[in-house]
Amino acid sequence: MTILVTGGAGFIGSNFIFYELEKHPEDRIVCLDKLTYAGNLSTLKNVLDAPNFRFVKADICDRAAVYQLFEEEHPDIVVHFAAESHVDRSIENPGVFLETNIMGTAVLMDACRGYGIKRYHQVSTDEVYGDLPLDRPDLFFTEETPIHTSSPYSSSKAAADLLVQAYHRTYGLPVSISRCSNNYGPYQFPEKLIPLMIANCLADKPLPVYGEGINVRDWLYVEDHCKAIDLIMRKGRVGEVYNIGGHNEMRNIDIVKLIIKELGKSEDLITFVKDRKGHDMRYAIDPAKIHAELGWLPETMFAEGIKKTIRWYLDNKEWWETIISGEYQKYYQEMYGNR
Ligand code: NAD
Ligand code: TDX
Repeated sequence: MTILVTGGAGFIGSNFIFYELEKHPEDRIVCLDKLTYAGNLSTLKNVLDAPNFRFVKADICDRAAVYQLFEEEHPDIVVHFAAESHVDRSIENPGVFLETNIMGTAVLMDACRGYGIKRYHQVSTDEVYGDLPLDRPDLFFTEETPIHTSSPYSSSKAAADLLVQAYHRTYGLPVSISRCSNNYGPYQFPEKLIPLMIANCLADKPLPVYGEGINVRDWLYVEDHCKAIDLIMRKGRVGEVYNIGGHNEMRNIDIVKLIIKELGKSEDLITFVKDRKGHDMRYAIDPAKIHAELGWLPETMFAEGIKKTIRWYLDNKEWWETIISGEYQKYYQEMYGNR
């Protein structure tokens, strides 16, 4: 089979490519990625020369380029990771989120309709369900929870999900959708909470915690997410949504303190800064459906996963130091300079 992976030079997409090449060496992987600030070809350096791997630099919004790739490769499965993915950036500049996350998804699905595919899988997020109150620990997001978004990012992802469902109903496109909780692990861009805190901690820089740090996220090790997507795209039911999460809720402040402890630094580095606009309070996934239908369960517990992740950032300083030395400095100054 030929599997087209969009956004494979980013955090989750690259981890997914490594997983697929290892688990299904009989399949061919084609990666389409625009290499935005969040995409790094260096991440894929160990697989670039593999005989069953091809990298193509292109924008999912570029219809001609996408159609040409489909003409050349005739993919059996399309797994769509490519997106603008950072909430804070979407608050500053929503336009590119609408363009890539909504229009790009439409272009990709049009190509799928035109060329015929066995499965189109949309990688979505739990953020499309909005947030849950802190004082109702009994509530979780199920696949039936209404879409109710907070940020331009989550709204663009929700719009894409609705479009995917429309293409299924209207054109019979064989789709599936997964909505996962917060991922962590190797190759995550250091603008996101965990890698940002690790990088700042190592440089003895202030650790900017938004608001009071009491917002709760439900963390999943990236490889567990990749395993879930692999199961859904091969065995999941067409037209269905599957939530993915490992029941691992933590407050931001507790994550930051844990990283400080692991790195042997001082809690004096913690700096409470102005809260994110529209900041979601709590995310919590009920993964009962994917467990019951596909037998998926998370395998890496947080205590082990966070240690592995910190170790990876210590062992791969060159990867993230290169990233944070360039254009990212400007972003950091704009985002945190006067916060
Ligand atoms: P990321 O920002 O690390 O990577 C995104 C990748 O998409 C980059 O390689 C980038 O170059 C590429 N890309 C962006 N715009 C493109 C375009 N127009 N054309 C082609 N390629 C383009 O993101 P991530 O954290 O790996 O997230 C991947 C997907 O998973 C996203 O769809 C995101 O919404 C979803 N998701 C992420 C999380 C999380 O915790 N990170 C959780 C649930 C769902
Ligand atoms: O400097 C920071 N300080 C801080 O307190 C940053 C970057 C974040 N935070 C807080 C905001 C959130 O409550 O930490 C929490 C996690 O923030 P992010 O890493 O930006 O993730 P989040 O906003 O939860 O969204 C993530 O999960 C769902 C991904 O970025 C999305 O792509 C995914 O869909």
